[in-house]
Amino acid sequence: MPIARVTSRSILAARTFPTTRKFATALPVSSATRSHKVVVIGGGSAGLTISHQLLRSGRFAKNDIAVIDPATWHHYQPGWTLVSGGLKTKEELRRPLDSLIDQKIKFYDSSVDTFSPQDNFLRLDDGGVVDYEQLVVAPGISIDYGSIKGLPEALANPDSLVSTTYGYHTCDKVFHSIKKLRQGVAIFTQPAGIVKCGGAPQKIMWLALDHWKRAGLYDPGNPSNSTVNISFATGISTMFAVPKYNSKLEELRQKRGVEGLFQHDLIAIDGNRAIFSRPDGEHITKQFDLLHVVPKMGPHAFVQNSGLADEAGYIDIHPSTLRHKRFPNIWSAGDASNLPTSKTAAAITAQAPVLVHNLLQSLDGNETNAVYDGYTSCPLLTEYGKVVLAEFKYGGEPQETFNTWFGIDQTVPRRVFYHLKKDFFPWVYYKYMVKGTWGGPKGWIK
Ligand code: UQ1
Repeated sequence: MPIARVTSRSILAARTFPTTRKFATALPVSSATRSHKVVVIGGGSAGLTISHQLLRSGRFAKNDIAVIDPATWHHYQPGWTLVSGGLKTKEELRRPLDSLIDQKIKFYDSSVDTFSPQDNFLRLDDGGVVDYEQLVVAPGISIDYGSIKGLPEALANPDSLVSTTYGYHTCDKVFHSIKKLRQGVAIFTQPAGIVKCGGAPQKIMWLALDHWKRAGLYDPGNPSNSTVNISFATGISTMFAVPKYNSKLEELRQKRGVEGLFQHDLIAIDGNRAIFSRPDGEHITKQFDLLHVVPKMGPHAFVQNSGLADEAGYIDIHPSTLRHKRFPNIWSAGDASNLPTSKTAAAITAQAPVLVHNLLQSLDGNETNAVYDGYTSCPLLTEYGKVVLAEFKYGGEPQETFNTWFGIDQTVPRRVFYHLKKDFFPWVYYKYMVKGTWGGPKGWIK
């Protein structure tokens, strides 16, 4: 789940900028070309993990590797659901981005403006030109708040109980809203289409349900007579894309009296009314007192216009080697890539070593023989103190670490998984993963 955002600038600039390398090096001194062996776009989970794993290979000297990202802060986004449940503060989950980048790596605090993949250089928004031998594109995904009419206004209104866990500014409004609701209808949405961390929309709901239950406002055994009513309105037709975990989550939904509004895609908010679109184009309006929204998401414009994207706008790489389908010196991982798996930080733990191995192999002219199997994971909070640890690979096939080692069925909500999610993962992330020494289910990397 990449964490940084690299903004794109004018596409017009791309058209007017010279595309030959000769031309680029002849630019004025203020825009002098800087050359690196590997340039990594993005200082999020993928960008930091990959650049530090590359550095730790011992193959690179100072400034051989560069990271480009305009962000000031790096956020541990998997923790935002915990903030939304009142379990952590958003401030404790962030670090200044520059403090996470090794001194031997050159950090460009800029946005990428344009790509020139035929000529191996990038143009930055400050006019600078950066040359590379190998390029890693990992700037994450963009959240389109404007995709739902009325959402930006509703989020900005401190009196509304409309919030989203998918942003630093709003992830704490979620818990304030949950606490403020004393009665009425609570709706939790999930859009049709790609989102990062597909489980987050319902994690928030399960925590909220538990909160209202403990406050005496919700009785799962008698939902229709409860002070609070809860609906999960999702653009897709199930609770979760992987059948094994879907069965469990659907069972929980029914057992806990949550109304399932499937194939309901939120398109607008008008006061206390939420308007949903159905697959047949019909619009359905629901009144709400609390609304947790998950906006639609999509590739950053500069990724879409990079000349490296597939039709959907994501970087077009081979699903097993992570190498670009047309440019052999370009690689991608994380949310910006078109890997057909769920976009999570856990997925990065498996993608990064494969990308790094294959990139180093290709530098030596060797075969790119490491294979990514699509591993991803979603620790699903199902109540305070319990987590279902969904882990799966391509094809939605479960690949459960603790089932393999200890025979523990990970569809059962467990306290030990809750502590992994709440305490262990945030700790291992900043202490080891972004430094290039954590391999997820494979443990520590030497
Ligand atoms: C993981 O390594 C990780 O990052 C630190 C997560 O947090 C974002 C995870 O959610 C998961 C599942 C992993 C994978 C590690 C193990 C031990 C299953």
